[in-house]
This record gives sequence, structure tokens and C-alpha cells, in this order.
Amino acid sequence: MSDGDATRAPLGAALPNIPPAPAIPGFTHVYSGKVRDLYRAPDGALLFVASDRISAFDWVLPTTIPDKGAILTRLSLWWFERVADLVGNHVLGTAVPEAVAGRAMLCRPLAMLPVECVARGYLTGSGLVEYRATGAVCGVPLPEGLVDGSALPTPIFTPATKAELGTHDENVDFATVQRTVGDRDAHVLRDLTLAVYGRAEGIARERGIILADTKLEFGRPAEDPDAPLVLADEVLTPDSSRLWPADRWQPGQPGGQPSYDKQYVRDWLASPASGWDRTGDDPPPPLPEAVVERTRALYVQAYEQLTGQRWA
Ligand code: Q0N
Repeated sequence: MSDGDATRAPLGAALPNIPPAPAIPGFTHVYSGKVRDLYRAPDGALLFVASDRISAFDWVLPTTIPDKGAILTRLSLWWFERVADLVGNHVLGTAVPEAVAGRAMLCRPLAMLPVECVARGYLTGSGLVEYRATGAVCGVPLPEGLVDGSALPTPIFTPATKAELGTHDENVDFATVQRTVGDRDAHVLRDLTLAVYGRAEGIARERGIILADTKLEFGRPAEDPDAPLVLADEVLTPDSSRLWPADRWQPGQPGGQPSYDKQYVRDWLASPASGWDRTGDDPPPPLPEAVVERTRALYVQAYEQLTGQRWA
């Protein structure tokens, strides 16, 4: 993709405009999101590819972050192992085509449940917006006086459903999940989501990182409607979660908490130096090399700090 070809993410657009997925010989492209591509393998497995694309302010930026896809894939695989005693997952292996080596997983095809399973231990984002309007998030009442970044009394399940194409997910209450997937699966989704969050939050906290929230997706083998639910997608990465450096956590601080991944990107795009009006219709400009390098370093740092392994 050339500079200047920034693509509007699917917010309020008639159709999402996501860059064409590269062809992979023998594989059939089936789906592209803002930052990931899905293909069908010759044997029927799914090839889940994490690209180096990055999004901010609801745009896919015209600049990629080197190694981002590989870092997030390794992190996701690491987390799948750390929660494997709690829930199965869709990963079949990592023997993938050379073109996507290191940043793809072969996955079991699942019938996905149409619920974004979010756990929150801290209040920010859409949760904060809903709390300010109603005093609750997804029907879960919260105490008065919470601010952006506050720790919640206990982690909560705040599910969302995909609204129409080209819109944000919509927060829903537990009763809506029960109507959508049935009472049994709804309870399993809530229990598994909170169990995975609790495990991961504890691991992250030991390493100086606050896992503020995370979004999980579940499915079950399409051929067996009685099979247990398993974890799909990518898990507990900076793209699916909010990771904050614990030593800089100050609830209520202006601009919100520093984020582990896109802090420099957001700061630069919002600064006069970018010359970009994020409230307008124009696509964001290419990122300067220094912003790309610092952002890559943040992904590497998150990986190294969480896993205790060197990236290189
Ligand atoms: C999957 N998408 C793209 C949910 C659906 N293992 C799997 N089996 C079948 N489908 C998927 C996976 C995985 N991972 C399909 N994402 C994952 C369509 N999404 C869009 C968002 O809503």
C-alpha cells in the first residue's frame, strides 16, 4: 500500500475500505478486518494472519509497524498456553506459508458466537461513557465517583454485539446475551471470560502491566453443536486489550492512561506536527520514521515484559 492510501475504518462508512489481502497460493481469502486477514487452507483449516497494519482514531493508518503482526502472534500463542487449563482454543499449529511465516496460525474452523466477550477490571472507553450516562455498564451497577482509569470493585463482564457493518460494537446487558446464544452458553461465556481475564490480569500485574480490559471471542466446532466452547481469534494482545504501564497509572489523569501500544501514534496524530484534523474526513498522514520506531519498541517492550522472553 502506498502512502496516502489510508483507509477509513468501518465507522459510519457505507462499506469498510480495507486494503486488499495479498494472495497466498493454495489458500482462499475469506475475510479481512482492520488489521488481520483470514484464509481457508487447502485442508479446510483457517489461516489467521496478523498484519503489520495499525489503526488509530478509527482509521487504518497508511504506515505499517514492522514486526507488529509477528509480535502479536507470538504474544497470543503465549497467552493461549497460559490459559489452556481454563479453556481450549482454536490453534492447530504454526506451520504456515513462507509469505506469512511468524505472523499466522492455522486454526480450527468454528461456528463463532456473535458476542464480543469483554471483561473489564478498570473503567475507560465505552464503559466510561456508559457509566457517566447511566451509572452502570452493560446493566452492571457501579459505585459513584469513578473516573477515567479507575479500578472497579471487581472485574465485570461487559459484552457487546456487532452492530451493522461499518459501526462500532454495541454494549449489551447479560439478558441480551442470554436471548442471543441461550442461557447455558451465556453463563459459560461470562464465566470463561472472567476466568481468563482474572488469570491474565494477575500475570500482567506481576510484570508491572495493568490489563485494564480485554475482548475475547468464542466458538465451537461447527460439526458438533454439543462441543464445549473454545477461545478463538487472537487473545490478550494490545489490539484486543488495554495494557497500561502500572507505574504511570493515575486515575483521572488528563488524556487518559498512557497506553502500551499506540501512545506515540495517537500523540503525534493529535499534535500540530501531523497537520491532521482527526474530526474531519481526510485520511491521516503517514507516520514519521521516529514514531514508527518508537511504536515498534513499545510492542517489543510489551512482549518482553509480559513473557520475560527477548524479542530478538
Ligand atoms: C473467525 N472471523 C471473521 C465475528 C466474525 N476459528 C475460527 N473459525 C471460524 N471463524 C473465525 C475463527 C477465528 N478466529 C472469523 N473472525 C474469526 C468474521 N468475524 C468478524 C467479527 O465477528
